[in-house]
Amino acid sequence: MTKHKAGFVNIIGNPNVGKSTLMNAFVGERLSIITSKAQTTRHRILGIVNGDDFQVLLSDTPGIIKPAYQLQESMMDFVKSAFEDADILLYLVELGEKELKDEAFFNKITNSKIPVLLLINKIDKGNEELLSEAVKMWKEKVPNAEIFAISALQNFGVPEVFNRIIELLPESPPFYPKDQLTDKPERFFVNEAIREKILMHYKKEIPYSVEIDTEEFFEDENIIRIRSIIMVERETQKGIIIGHKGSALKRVGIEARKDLEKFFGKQIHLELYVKVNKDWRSNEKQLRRFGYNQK
Ligand SMILES: Nc1nc2c(ncn2[C@@H]2O[C@H](COP(=O)(O)OP(=O)(O)OP(=O)(O)O)[C@@H](O)[C@H]2O)c(=O)[nH]1
Ligand SMILES: [Mg+2]
Repeated sequence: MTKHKAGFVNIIGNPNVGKSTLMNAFVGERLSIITSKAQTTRHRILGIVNGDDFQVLLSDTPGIIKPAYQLQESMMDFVKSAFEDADILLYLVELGEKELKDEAFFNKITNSKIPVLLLINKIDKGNEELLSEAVKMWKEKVPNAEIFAISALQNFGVPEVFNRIIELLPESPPFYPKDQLTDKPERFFVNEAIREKILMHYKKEIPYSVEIDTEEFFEDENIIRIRSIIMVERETQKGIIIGHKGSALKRVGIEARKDLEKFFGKQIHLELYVKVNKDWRSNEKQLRRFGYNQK
C-alpha cells in the first residue's frame, strides 16, 4: 500500500505574475480573485487539493512589495509565514521578468533547504527564444530550483508541476478533513467577490482604500441573504464608490451577486452599503478586525 502524503506548497512571487490564477488552476475553483491590477491578493489563502493518498495544501499569497503603510506590512507578514511552513516553494515569475524586487526574500529562495520549483508563467505571451533566454537566466540566478515553463491561464504545464509536487510531498497524514477546500469562511469569499469588482471598475487609489465587511450571511433553504459594508478611507471616496444616482455601486452589486451565485450554487440577495472608516489601512485595531494583523 502507498503511504499517505501531505504538505504545504506555498506560491510566492512578484505582484501580478499569476499566483492566484495558478492556485485556482490547481484547485479547479475560483478561490482567489484575479484582476489585471497589482496587489489584488491581500491575504494568505489556502486551497486544498485532495486525493486518495495525498493532500496538497496550496497557499496563495500577496505579491511581494516594499510596504508603504500598515496594511501592506501585514500583507508581507503573510508572505513571511508562507516561507516558514512550506514543504515545497513555488516561486512564480513571468516571462520577461528579471528579478524579485525584495532582496531578502530572494535570498531566502536561493538559500532554501526545501525544494523550490521555479515556474516561468505566461509563456503563452512569448516565443521559444524568449523562453530559452528566461530559462538560462533563472538557472543561473536560482541554481537550487527546478524550472518549469507554464501558462496558468491556459493550464499549460500545470499538471506536470502538480505531478512533481506529489512526488516531492513528504509522507504525512492529512492536515484537514478530506472534503475541505479552504481554510477561509464563507464571508471571506463574499468580501473578495465584492473587492474584485471594485478593483475592476474603479481607478487610482480607490481599490486600495477599500475593505469589505460582511455583516450578515444568512443561508435559507433556497437563498442566501447577505449584507456587506464597503469601507473607504474618506468621504470623497464614498461618493465615487456610489456614483451618479448609485449607478456605480449598483453595477458592483449585480456583478458580485452573479459570481457569488455561481460560487455558492444558490440564489443570492446582496445588500451593499458604503461607510467611511477613516484611515483604516493604518489602524492596527481595524486591521486586526479585518483579519490582517496576526501577531
Ligand atoms: N497571458 C497570460 N496572462 C496570465 C497568466 N496567468 C495570469 N495571467 C493574468 O495576469 C494577471 C494577474 O493575475 P493574478 O493571478 O491576479 O496575479 P497575482 O500574482 O495573484 O497578483 P497579485 O495578487 O496582485 O500579486 C491577470 O490579468 C491574469 O489573467 C498566463 O498564464 N498568461
Ligand atoms: Mg493574487
